[in-house]
Amino acid sequence: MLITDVSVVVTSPGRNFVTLKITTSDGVVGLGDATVNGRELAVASYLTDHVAALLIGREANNIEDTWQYLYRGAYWRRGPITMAAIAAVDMALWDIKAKVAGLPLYQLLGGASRTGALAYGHASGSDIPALFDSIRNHLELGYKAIRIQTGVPGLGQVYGVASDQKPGARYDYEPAKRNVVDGRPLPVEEAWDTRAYLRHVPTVFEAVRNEFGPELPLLHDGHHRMTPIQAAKLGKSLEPYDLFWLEDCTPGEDQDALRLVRQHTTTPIAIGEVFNSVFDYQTLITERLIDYVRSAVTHTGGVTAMKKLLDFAAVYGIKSGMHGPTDISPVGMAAALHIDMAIHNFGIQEYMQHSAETLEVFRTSYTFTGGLLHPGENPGLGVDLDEDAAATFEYTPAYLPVNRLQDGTVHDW
Ligand code: CS2
Ligand code: MG
Repeated sequence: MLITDVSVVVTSPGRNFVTLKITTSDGVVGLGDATVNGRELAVASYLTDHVAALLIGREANNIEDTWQYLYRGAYWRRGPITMAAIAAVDMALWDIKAKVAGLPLYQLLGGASRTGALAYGHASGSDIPALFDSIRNHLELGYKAIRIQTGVPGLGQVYGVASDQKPGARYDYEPAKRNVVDGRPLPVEEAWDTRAYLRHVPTVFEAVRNEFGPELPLLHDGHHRMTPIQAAKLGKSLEPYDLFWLEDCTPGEDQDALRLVRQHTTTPIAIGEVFNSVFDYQTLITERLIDYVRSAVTHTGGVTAMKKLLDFAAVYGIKSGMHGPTDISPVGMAAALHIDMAIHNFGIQEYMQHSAETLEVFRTSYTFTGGLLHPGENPGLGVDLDEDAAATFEYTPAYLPVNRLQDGTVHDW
């Protein structure tokens, strides 16, 4: 079964997505997610200009060989653009293999290890009463684990805090923003103050535990904004509130930073949504400096690479907590869910829920019931792309915000 056609679909149903479509000589179609938020066209070009021609005529069944060919063969290894492109090819080939087998992908990865994947949702509020409303909404939606983020007194808009708190609203509030200045798309700029944030966060967790009790698993995302000693201090001050995890407390490229955090706190640590290779985790895993691997299948080289990364983590007792914001397309989300079902060291799955527009373009078979996600039983990944619907949503440049301190210094993400 040879690869006969490769095409890239860029669409923007509410936000931008890049999807790879591979067709075989048997007429089987596989889909892969190649979305890198704010840098979408770079991956689209990488696939169209440098990968598509290499795939034509290759054996679609040889997934490992194709992965190594694109990774080792390219000379320029790793990086978010290359690894998202490889991920899309890898996902599409697994989709094809599972469709040909007539099985949902998780069956090819070893079958079900659980009835569903525990999901966490994103509650947020500009202040504590608004956060409580948002937590209640999420509990009504069925979530059994919740990430909490709030505004910080003295700061304006804080990333990760939704402005729309209406019950039942989809919390699609971490998109890259469409902001045009003098005809040019530019990132929005937000003010940041880490000391104000560090003073505020423990008071939020205290209020939430008092209101909602000790059992609800609570998570928090620091978006890489603390120094190691600040992160250590936050982890320590949050210990009484028994977090499920503290995510991305320090900048992602500094693995040694987490050694210092680990020395000072027993709050569980998660990191990795900006990583793109197992090598980004080498120190973190072998020295047991983290508790959860946060990578997305889309940004880590696909199902093949993610499965190996999680097997490596399993040796050290480290669990999965795969990235699942709305900039991971439904195709990437489905790939995560099949792995979640099959691996033994599953921890939790992030689930933000895509907008109705997105789900009009991507027809999914995964379900969310009783707090658990399930990929469904359709052969393959279980996602179909409606190309006619996709064509009605034109690509629009959009960027994540840039943070500046009060004196104007650009701050870490
Ligand atoms: C966030 C993401 O889901 C998360 O944990 O950190 O929404 C992240 O901000 C986006 O994926 C950036 O593209
Ligand atoms: Mg995050």
